[in-house]
Amino acid sequence: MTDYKRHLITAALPYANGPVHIGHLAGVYVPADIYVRYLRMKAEEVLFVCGSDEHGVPITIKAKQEGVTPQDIVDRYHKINKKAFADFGIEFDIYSRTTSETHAKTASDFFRTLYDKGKFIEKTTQQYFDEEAQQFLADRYIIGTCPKCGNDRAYGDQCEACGTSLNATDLLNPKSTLSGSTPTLKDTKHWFLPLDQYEAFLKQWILSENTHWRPNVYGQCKSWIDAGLQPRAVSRDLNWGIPVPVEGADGKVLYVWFDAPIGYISATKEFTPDWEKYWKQKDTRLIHFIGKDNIVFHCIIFPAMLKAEGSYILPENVPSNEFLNLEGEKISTSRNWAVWLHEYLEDFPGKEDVLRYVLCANAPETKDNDFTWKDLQARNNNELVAILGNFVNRSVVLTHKYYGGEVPERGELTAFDNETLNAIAQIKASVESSMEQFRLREALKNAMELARLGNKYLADTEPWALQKSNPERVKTIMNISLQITASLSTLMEPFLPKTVVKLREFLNIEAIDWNTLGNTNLLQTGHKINQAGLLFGKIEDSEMDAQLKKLEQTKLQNAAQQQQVAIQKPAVSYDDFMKMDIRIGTILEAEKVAKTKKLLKLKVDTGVDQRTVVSGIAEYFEPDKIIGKQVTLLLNLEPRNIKGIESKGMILMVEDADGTLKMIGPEVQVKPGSCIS
Ligand code: B3M
Ligand code: ZN
Repeated sequence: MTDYKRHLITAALPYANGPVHIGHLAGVYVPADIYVRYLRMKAEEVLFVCGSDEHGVPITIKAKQEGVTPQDIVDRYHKINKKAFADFGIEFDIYSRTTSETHAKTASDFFRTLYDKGKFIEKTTQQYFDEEAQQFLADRYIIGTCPKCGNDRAYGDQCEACGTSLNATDLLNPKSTLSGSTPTLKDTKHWFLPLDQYEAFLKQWILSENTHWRPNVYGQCKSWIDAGLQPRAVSRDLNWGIPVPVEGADGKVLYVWFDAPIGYISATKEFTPDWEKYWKQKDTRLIHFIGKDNIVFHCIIFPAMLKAEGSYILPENVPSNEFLNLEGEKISTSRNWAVWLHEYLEDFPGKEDVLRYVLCANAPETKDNDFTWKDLQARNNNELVAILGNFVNRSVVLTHKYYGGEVPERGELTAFDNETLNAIAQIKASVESSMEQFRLREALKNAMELARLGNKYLADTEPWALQKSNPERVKTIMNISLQITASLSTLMEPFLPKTVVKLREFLNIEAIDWNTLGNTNLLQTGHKINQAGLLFGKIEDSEMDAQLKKLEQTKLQNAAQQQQVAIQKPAVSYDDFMKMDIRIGTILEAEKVAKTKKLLKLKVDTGVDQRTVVSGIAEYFEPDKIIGKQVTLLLNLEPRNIKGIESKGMILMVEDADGTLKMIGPEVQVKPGSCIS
């Protein structure tokens, strides 16, 4: 690290199509802010940039749903998110946006440079076109039947029922969501970055030179590279984005993942005319904080773009976190399964640092982690209140009680006193070592050790029991406790920036810089401290219950909404309904389909025959527990080949409010083959 003169720290640009939630904070912004604060405290030169990612298809879809323009959407969420970050003490030097003029020019020029250097290849591909709407359709604008699981509401890029990623042309029975019509395939020309040509460079740079990257990041890159890199399209047929700056590219814009990372450069430009020193000088250390779904873009594609351009530096590290779940389930914006920052602030005003603390202590650094309200309560009550708050409070309160708020003089030190004071520098060193390896939860744990130590010191020395018999000794003890308290006001700053401001008010001191930490005489004898207020308040069970109730409500709402979706299906004629042959069958055999998570192969007695049906229910039923069960069957569904097995018909299931599947059978046993009508 010592060879670097400055640090350029970027945090992923959140899409401005919704508010940020705890998953974003835990994955990217809290770690980035902790690290930046740490560097700043060490008097390093740092620039911390972020902003809204305001292009891309999801924003246009959201706008359409609400009947407003994409610009309205991004204006709204840019403002909301900028405020949310500020509220939680995430202090960017600049929070820009990719709809800014500077960015349009920067991204456009970047494209043009690569274009002029002949770094792109042009390819004509076929893309779905909506004749009614007269436009090409982004994959997300096409809906159809998933070839894997039969879900009839799969999107052109992914089936959300079975998680398979798809190409729009994989969908059976594709429909445009713009007009409802069946789209046609039409030729379209696009520009591609031939990643295959960067394979040797990436291999050398990542696999040999960046072995210090986190294993999850390194591993993901390695598997991309090992699988062989393909040319990637960097343009799209869309009317929202930065126009492709090339003749004959009407109706085409830069692919959002081409312009978004350039947003870091644009933001730097907006911050300072001297931006090139951050991007083009080798003594700048560039670090990208991102979430794991962004790894390929930051470690492979963007570096290949920078390399192609030729005058930029490459990231020194890309500390990417895994995902944070909420109460055991994946956070989902569309299902409203999240803790939104503005809602948290309404419910827990003044407790921003509590959330920062919990998200760091439980950060998904090496694997996905779970956020639970019980854990938040426990960490608040047992750690912040009982350890940190308690120690600080006792130090300050006793100083007022015994000495009217003046720091007492230190007498002769015992071995234990010395040991305790020396621990400050040791803990500082351990926090630094963790920080420098981007192990921020470990850094926080190490920092909390000092508060633990302070508590232990007071508990072991018991000043309150000695005040009568040995007041001189008590002065020493309290002096040492206050030195620890002052050290905590620095050590905790990267993690708990609002709390340390309060703490310094109690101590009546200015910020202490990081390098002074370890000095055991931060507070001079005779220095007057202020009265202590409360650093942290206890969180009650009832508050957590209210949050859990809110989540329960969300589940119910989601279930109700799903039902509404069903009701919104267009009317069918009686004749159409009668075309369906729905009957009761009995399950004779059941086994898991090898190498799948969801599929069971069933043999069903349908009354007319014994047939094979493949059903996506393996997550909800044990094969041997469903033998003999009677189920409802759509008999005359066209046979389909699923994983090499011919499946004839479909078992009908009901989805419960919690998303689990239940079978629908007759109230009493009936003869297999009995018709439902
Ligand atoms: N907006 C994706 C995301 O928010 C994307 C990041 C861009 S960083 C250049 O996950
Ligand atoms: Zn599917």
